[in-house]
Amino acid sequence: MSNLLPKAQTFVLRGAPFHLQQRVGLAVLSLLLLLACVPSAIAHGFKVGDLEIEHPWSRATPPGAKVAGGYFTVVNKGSAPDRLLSISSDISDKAELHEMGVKDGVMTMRPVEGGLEIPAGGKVALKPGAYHLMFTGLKRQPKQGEKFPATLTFEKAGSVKVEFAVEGMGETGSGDMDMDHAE
Ligand SMILES: [Cu+2]
Repeated sequence: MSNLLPKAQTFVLRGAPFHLQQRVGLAVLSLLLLLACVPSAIAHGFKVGDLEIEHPWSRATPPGAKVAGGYFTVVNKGSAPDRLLSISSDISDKAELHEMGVKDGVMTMRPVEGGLEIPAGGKVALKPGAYHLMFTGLKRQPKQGEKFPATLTFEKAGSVKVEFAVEGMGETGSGDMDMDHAE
């Protein structure tokens, strides 16, 4: 009798993982199918040389606004640093690279001199409250749900056309602190 119990237990244990595996397998499969369809809609990326530009996005602006922010992450897969030198877009007269910081307890924003270094094998995130692009002299208001084209120019990798996905006015990207570009 004493060795029947372990056998029965073994049987049950064998049966359970099988069902579990099937269910996990189905869950993974449906997740993969979901991921295969969705990313083009919510996340998008661009490549130039050793650089990958992930999910450029901007924010809808209120009527009459003269500036809009621009955000993305640059990943440098290469073995040499590169530098983001300039940005241009039809949506505005100019696009600047800004950096934020706190000076004497006051949040300040200033242009980044000499471009933004993307370290070898590293990445730099442009996001609200940190490094960011500013499209100044808007020719029209970016609208939520649309994409507008822009060109990023890097010192080594060269120029690449990207599209900024326009998100809602309240979007902060990470729930981080935010700041209006009132100029
Ligand atoms: Cu700014």
